Amino acid sequence: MSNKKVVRVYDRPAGGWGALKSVAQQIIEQGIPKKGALTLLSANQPDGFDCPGCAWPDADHTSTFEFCENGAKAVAAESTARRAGPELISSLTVQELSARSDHWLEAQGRLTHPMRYDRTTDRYEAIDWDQAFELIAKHLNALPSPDDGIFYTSGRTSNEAAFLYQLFVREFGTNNFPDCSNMCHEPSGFAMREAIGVGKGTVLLSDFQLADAILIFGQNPGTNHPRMLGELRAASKRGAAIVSFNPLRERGLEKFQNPQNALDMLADQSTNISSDYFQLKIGGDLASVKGMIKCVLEADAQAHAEGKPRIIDVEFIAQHTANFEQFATDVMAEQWDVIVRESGLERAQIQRAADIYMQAGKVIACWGMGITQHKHSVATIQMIVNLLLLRGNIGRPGAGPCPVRGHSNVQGDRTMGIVEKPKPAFLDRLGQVFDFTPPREHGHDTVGAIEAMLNESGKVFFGMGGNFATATPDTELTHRALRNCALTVHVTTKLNRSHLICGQEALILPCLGRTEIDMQETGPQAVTVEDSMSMVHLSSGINPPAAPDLLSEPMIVARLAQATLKDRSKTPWAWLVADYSRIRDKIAAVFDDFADFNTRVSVPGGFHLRNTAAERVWVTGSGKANFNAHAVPVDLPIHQARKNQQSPVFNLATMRSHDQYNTTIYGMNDRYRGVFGERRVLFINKEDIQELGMQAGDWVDLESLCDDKTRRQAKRFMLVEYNIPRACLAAYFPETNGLVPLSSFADHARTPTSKSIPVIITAHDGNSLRAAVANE
Ligand SMILES: Nc1nc2c(c(=O)[nH]1)N[C@H]1C(S)=C(S)[C@@H](COP(=O)(O)OP(=O)(O)OC[C@H]3O[C@@H](n4cnc5c(=O)[nH]c(N)nc54)[C@H](O)[C@@H]3O)O[C@H]1N2
Ligand SMILES: Nc1nc2c(c(=O)[nH]1)N[C@H]1C(S)=C(S)[C@@H](COP(=O)(O)OP(=O)(O)OC[C@H]3O[C@@H](n4cnc5c(=O)[nH]c(N)nc54)[C@H](O)[C@@H]3O)O[C@H]1N2
Ligand SMILES: [Mo]
Repeated sequence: MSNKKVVRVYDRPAGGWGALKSVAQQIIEQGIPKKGALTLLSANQPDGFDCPGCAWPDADHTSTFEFCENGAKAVAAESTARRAGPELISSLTVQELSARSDHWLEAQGRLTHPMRYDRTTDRYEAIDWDQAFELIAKHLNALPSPDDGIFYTSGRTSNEAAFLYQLFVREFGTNNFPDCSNMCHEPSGFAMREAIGVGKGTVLLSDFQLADAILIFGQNPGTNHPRMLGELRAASKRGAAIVSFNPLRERGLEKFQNPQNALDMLADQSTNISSDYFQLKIGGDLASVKGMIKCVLEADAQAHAEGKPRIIDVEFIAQHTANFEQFATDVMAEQWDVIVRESGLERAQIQRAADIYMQAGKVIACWGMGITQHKHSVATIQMIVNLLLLRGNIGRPGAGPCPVRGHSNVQGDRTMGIVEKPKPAFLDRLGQVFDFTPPREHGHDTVGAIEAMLNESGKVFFGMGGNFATATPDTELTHRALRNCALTVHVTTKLNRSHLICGQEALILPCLGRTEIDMQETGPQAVTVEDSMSMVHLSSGINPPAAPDLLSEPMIVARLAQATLKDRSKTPWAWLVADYSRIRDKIAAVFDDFADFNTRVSVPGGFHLRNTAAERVWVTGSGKANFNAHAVPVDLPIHQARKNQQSPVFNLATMRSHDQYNTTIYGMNDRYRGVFGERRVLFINKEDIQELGMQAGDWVDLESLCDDKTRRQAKRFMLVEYNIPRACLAAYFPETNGLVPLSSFADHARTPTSKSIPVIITAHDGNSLRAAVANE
């Protein structure tokens, strides 16, 4: 076994010179010529492309270069000089390709030709586009019902492509739209729609300049939204409180050196980010926030009794909210011992967090995957919203909820109608504009799609981007589901594992990336995207296409629609893709919020979509913002697993390393957590290691606990001592996805519970070798 030094303490700030060095390495590894490196400078510029890295908004679209290490890595990965042409792909059988790592598959570079899987030789062979579309059309038209087709979307797809895609699929006859959102911020959308009538955050970047306190729950911006550190740094410098709730100590939430700031860099200065850091236990957020609310209500009751100014915003609550009395009664009935036990924080810490909240005039609450990927995620998010409502922290400057989205256009795809449960009014309008009768029945989400493929009611899988086989839970089961299909198709830029988990027939369709010039009949085209704060803006590629045969995503949809629907469709597909502004006119015809779309989006920076909650207009059943009472959960899968087990049961959160973009692995390091050259690591508390009778560097196996008689194991992980609460573990996704049971998902939102998996740890079989660990 390896005896490399894989663990060392990282005591530098996040960002800084380390970030620059890491980008330079990526540029060299991707074989990008010097000139190509200039591409990086065009990310998030008024005339450039939208960075495919994350959904964090752009400062003001005028700064010359908004540097972001992980954005640069995402751009470099797309602009790579490497090509995975037919010679390479056909030279290996799918079985041989399957033996390669995810990192190797990605590193082969950009795909150049459509490829068709030949089962007799177990190889992919080049095919021409017409034949590819005919093959898909043949399969789709042979389905007993359109509902046997499954149409997945990953969140990089532009508004234009997503709009055409949902139109084609609905004209074909189904609402089967599983998408990456189902594994991501679905609970945020659900929880907020019920509470405040919109499923999106209400804040803008400018609100970060005004907030007195910023609460950050379950998010690791140093790695996943590095540009957010710019806002946090500025807020910290002007004295705003930044409060992190996270079981793990994350470097990016502690200290930041801004690579954009010459003084920071030359003087080697950094800024402290979090003023307070609460290391609650995994899944302990609802209890913590409810405890904070209890403190606020207690303080308010006291102030009221003493005739002092009230702590809660009585006027706001009376005028704008519903259900306050019932909610307050429920909070006051919750016992402190339960709150303390389930949060993993001491009562004094909860009081301290509440004091910060009460002292701040304006508060923003941000959250990420540490909140959404639990059984009780919807309840937790509603509790965060309750906290904000108490003091009127929604719908005024410097305050509000801010779910921080992942993929760069995941929010836009939803806005464009990539939803498995569409609203009737939207379907009515879509039907009118395109003169057809859209299907009404709800379709499959991601978990539902896997179930459908497993029981063979899903027969054609079409993936618009993404890596379905690897991103989803219960890996073995999901792979079986995909293999059950008659046809699997992936629109993609690069090779990934999903392409190797083939149905009876399989196709890979290579497309243009966002950094590339998209030339259509009337000239080069721009697309639009919507960021995490509902800003819609243009994105135009600047690089020549990676290969002459690539098609854009809108073109792929249009040609697929023509091949499949033929005369059944009255939509002028070819005319629409000849000029994307025609697609935007149709978008404007379907969605009122996009009126005058082409004009409004042509200004640098684009425009902001209306957000009713931000205007204190509550589009809910009650016509008010709703307080929602939720008990602190004491019967989650982790509690149940502990009841039935002798050995210690740990709660495992699966998350991203610094060198990955979801299932795309750029490198083997996780710099800020001090891990180098190894991804199979398990972050664990020192005392837990001792109690297991093990040592840091030991290799262990994991087994998850679920009541369904299926054994789920993930083998060979190295114990890494980390600052994390007892009985909590963390490891990387996707290596651990096989541990997440398909049946374990968030109440109401059905998001797989990737952040709370009950597991037991055993020594790695037959191998007691210890990796050499240096704590430098
Ligand atoms: N470079 C890079 N950027 C990305 C991505 C990427 O993979 N790489 N992915 C993109 C996507 S799709 C998304 S959704 C976002 C994801 O961005 P994040 O939301 O930051 O995602 P994760 O890394 O999965 O986990 C976030 C944090 O949750 C904490 N956590 C785990 N369990 C709990 C819990 O129970 N409570 C609390 N409070 N915290 C917990 C972990 O310690 C970790 O710090 O990033 C986007 N941006
Ligand atoms: N255990 C565990 N599982 C998780 C998570 C977790 O935290 N833990 N996080 C979940 C989350 S938040 C998400 S969002 C999902 C992500 O799930 P997906 O969105 O399905 O996965 P990605 O890894 O982002 O997809 C990467 C692939 O997209 C393709 N691609 C890249 N750019 C383009 C493009 O411009 N066009 C097209 N057509 N294809 C492109 C490439 O082939 C690349 O291999 O994973 C989820 N799974
Ligand atoms: Mo995501």
